[in-house]
Amino acid sequence: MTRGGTAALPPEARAVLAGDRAALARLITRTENDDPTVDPILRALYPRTGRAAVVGLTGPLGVGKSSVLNRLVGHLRTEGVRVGVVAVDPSSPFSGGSILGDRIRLDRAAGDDGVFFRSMAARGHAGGVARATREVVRLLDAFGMQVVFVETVGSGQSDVEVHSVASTSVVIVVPHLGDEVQSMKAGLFEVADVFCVNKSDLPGADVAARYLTELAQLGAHGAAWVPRVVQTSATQGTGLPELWAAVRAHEDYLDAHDLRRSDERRRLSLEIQDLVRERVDRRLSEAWTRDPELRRLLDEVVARREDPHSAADRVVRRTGLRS
Ligand SMILES: Nc1nc2c(ncn2[C@@H]2O[C@H](COP(=O)(O)OP(=O)(O)O)[C@@H](O)[C@H]2O)c(=O)[nH]1
Ligand SMILES: [Mg+2]
Repeated sequence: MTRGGTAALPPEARAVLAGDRAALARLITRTENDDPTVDPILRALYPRTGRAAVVGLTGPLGVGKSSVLNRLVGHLRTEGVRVGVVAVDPSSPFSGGSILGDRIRLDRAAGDDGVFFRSMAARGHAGGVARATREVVRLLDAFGMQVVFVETVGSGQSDVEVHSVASTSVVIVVPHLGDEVQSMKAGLFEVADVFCVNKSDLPGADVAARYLTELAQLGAHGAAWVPRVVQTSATQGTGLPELWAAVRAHEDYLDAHDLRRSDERRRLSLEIQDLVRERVDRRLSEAWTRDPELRRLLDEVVARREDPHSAADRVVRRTGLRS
């Protein structure tokens, strides 16, 4: 096979690379459903990924993440940028369903071939939302989207850590910052490359932006990148070019300081460790339920003829978890 050729790829992978939206949608669904038959396709596509800028939008529920995103996508489309969006919906505690409003607004761009939106339910993934999200981002990347946005609630309601997928993380807040800061995890502030004070049509936005600017300077500890602070109003459509400029500035900073590769290396290292943990876990629970020798070993521990630590060492050796 010639390098870069597609003849040897699974047909579904070829379809995605050829820009087949229906094929992309089906693959995303299979990925979301933890369909194991999708694995070889994702593996085949991996070398074709890594080109898109992945931008995370995070912040508490209701600050306007979806609204900002919708505007931002509109802005990028006027510049001809091909955009993918993965919205990780927080599930309603009552129905378990996704929040309807997001879908309606995000569906507005449905007629545009340069945009692909996907809402993901935040619950019900055996392999975890973070893993499914990563793979869906890769599918959009392979499909040729130049920018992929990931919207996620960053207050412990979602297990997607936005900085584990994104090259630039935007943290969105609203003018009544006092409460937000209280309810936000401190970690959210640490991951911010850009702060966006949305709802700047409401009173208090300037104060909030000033406060965040000070916080960002303090937190930067003289680092080369000081998180930018921008104000937007998604309802009035203001500040979106400035928000995008701040994201671009961070992306440029990554390139200028040769950080893109090292950041990605760190993310991939964590991803591989997660995947290994998952495999070890699966192998262990399979062995635990199937292997009669392990039940006998447990009997020995119960009878005090063996201690739990020695038993664990034996299990590790027996199950081949250590070579
Ligand atoms: N006043 C005002 N309201 C906004 C703005 N952006 C979003 N909203 C409203 O805030 C609510 C939550 O918006 P949404 O985008 O769903 O927030 P998300 O949960 O963070 O995705 C909706 O009622 C929006 O209409 C804004 O810039 N100004
Ligand atoms: Mg939303």
